Amino acid sequence: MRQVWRWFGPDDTTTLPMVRQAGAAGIVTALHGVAPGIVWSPEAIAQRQSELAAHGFTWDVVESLPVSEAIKTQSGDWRDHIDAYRISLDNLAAAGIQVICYNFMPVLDWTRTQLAAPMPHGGTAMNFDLIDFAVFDIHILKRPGAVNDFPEDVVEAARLRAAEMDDRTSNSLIRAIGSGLPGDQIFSLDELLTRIAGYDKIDAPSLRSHFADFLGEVVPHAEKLGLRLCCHPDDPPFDLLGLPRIMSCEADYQWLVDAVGSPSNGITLCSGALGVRFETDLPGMVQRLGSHIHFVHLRNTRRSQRWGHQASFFEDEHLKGETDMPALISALLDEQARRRAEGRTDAEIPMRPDHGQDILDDLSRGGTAGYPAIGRLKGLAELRGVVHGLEHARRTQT
Ligand SMILES: [Mn+2]
Repeated sequence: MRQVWRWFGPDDTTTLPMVRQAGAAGIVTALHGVAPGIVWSPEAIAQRQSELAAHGFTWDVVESLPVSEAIKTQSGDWRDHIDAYRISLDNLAAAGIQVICYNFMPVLDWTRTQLAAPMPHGGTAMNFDLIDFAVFDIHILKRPGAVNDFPEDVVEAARLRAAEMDDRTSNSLIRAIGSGLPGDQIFSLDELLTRIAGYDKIDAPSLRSHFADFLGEVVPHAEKLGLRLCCHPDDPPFDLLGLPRIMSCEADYQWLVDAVGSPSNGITLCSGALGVRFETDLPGMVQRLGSHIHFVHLRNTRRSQRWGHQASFFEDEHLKGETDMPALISALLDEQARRRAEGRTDAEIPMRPDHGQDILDDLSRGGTAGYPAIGRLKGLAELRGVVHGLEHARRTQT
């Protein structure tokens, strides 16, 4: 696997020389300042590439070329936004960038209730607590009907917790959930309610049909350009805020690859997001859908409590948690071997350590939540160790 690293641009507190010391080979980044629906210009793409080249890096993967809310809801300027998406793909292809990650989550990009939950080792990790989330949804946001979207015992536990919650705790809860809103935008609670209301008439089947329309418009274009689009799963992989989520499990990905049959219509396999679902079988998913995987995020989670598909969980160390990481990596090495045997030019799959716990100097460095320098360096080093060990065993077995 090609070891890549997510970098958020010149303001990232993890600098490119630090990424080089971590041993990553390539960079995953985006033009974070450009709003969804706006074309990524050749000049802006070239500038980002030259920032990377100055430190000996290439731009391996775009994460993300965002799909606008207008496209997801098929409202307003959505057709113009589709045109802009295609032009951005033209410009990325012309710059030699082939792998494009995106997601199709309504309103939120990802959701946690704590950005720095203390771990027993003294570091911190991101945490999602369904009861805290219910406190936010029912008692802080006061979303109409929220009470119907949680199990009864969660509603009751949230009622008790909300009664005891001081302002400091509730403000940090709002801040943690707000961090998962797309881009740098800070939404007010009223604005969040307005955005959620934009989905009042959109259920899972209609969101899926909007997604199919999007794929029908962009995938053939991407195929002509030789690009590989890859959809990231919902994080966490279950409905939140009454919004439909349609990329949460293997069946959703089977739907995706069947929706438009094309090598350009692929998967971002994120073990952290998908691994929260108790029924997820990641090595099996690689065996069944591996040929469509264009990008891999390796991260581990541990559930503390489960209610059906929903769960409270925290981001564990890369080789701890509930995903059997060596089994998953072994399946990915098998997939790469299959591709090599087929003569595929994309046999080496880009992989990045997804998130990391804040440890050592991370605790004072600041930066994007979930993306500390040392926590990810440790994760990447551990994953690299697994890859080397498995590759050695394969060489000596044959
Ligand atoms: Mn991910």
